[in-house]
Amino acid sequence: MTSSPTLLPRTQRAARVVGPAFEFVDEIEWHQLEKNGGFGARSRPLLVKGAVKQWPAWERWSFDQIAGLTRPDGSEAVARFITGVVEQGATREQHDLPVGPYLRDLARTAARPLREDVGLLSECRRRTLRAGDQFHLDWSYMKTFTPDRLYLSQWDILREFPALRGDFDIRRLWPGRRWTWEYVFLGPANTVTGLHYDFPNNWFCQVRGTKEVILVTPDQSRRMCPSKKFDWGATLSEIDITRLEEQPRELARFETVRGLYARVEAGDALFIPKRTWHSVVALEPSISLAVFGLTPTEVVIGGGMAELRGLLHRLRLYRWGNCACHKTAGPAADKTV
Ligand SMILES: O=C(O)CCC(=O)C(=O)O
Repeated sequence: MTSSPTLLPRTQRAARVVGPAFEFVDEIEWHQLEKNGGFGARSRPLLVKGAVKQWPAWERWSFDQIAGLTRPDGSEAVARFITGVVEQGATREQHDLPVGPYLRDLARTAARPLREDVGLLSECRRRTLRAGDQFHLDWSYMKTFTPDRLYLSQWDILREFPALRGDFDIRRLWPGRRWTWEYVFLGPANTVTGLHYDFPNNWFCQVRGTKEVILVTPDQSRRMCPSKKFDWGATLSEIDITRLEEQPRELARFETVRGLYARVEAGDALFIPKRTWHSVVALEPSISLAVFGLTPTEVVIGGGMAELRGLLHRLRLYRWGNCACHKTAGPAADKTV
């Protein structure tokens, strides 16, 4: 199932796109956060280095171990895969496939070391910058591969295998009374999740691999070209980071925002506050767990609205025919990881 990323010749890469100016997200080491008394109320993103390394998942969650999961009746785990840029463009057909062979394949490619010259902000360049510096990302990187990976995005793994819940000690990172739900993202290098925001707060926990996350604060929403495409709990953007050069109008808006950038490495957790726009590019085969949470008040306000919209959508009364959950066009069955 695996193929190496499709590299396009430099001549075919886009004319230089400058894009918005970025700064690094605030960052703290896990032990420092604990020393400071832990995580408190916050409305800006925060990267906590090493948080996931304190949890059993750090030892137990590998591609091979998840590949070996079987259901109580002994049958293999099957999940819904997607292709293309997650959240953007025409929604493609989604495929129910066995998880095991896909993950064993990822385990093989995950063993390769990550090159220091790849990414929207390569590691070589990142080392020359400091907290508070402003910089631009290298959008031509998005032209070095086709974001057409087969991606196991938003698998409700803890509902299917509740025993795994104990592997994440999220309460240690995120104290307080809260209803949480989780999705796992399992995929190869070069998956792209398009710009969107979610209505709840999210701890994005990286267990394996490295991902780049770009973020834009909610006060800049008007410049983020919100889309009418429906996705439960999320608002999508018309700005497609994989083809900015083809979107002069959206690019002009995007270039007026001030973005935040996080390189999320295995063992890190990134706090993505509610309504914060974000987009995620995988540099390596990755295992990520997004933990969404709502306090009792947020359940009543945000949760109620999201459920109502979802119900109206399923009844075909709200944004039917333009959504991330039902296929609208495009073949996908022949795609590889
Ligand atoms: O890892 C990804 O591809 C997407 C994660 C994401 O968008 C989220 O956690 O909200």
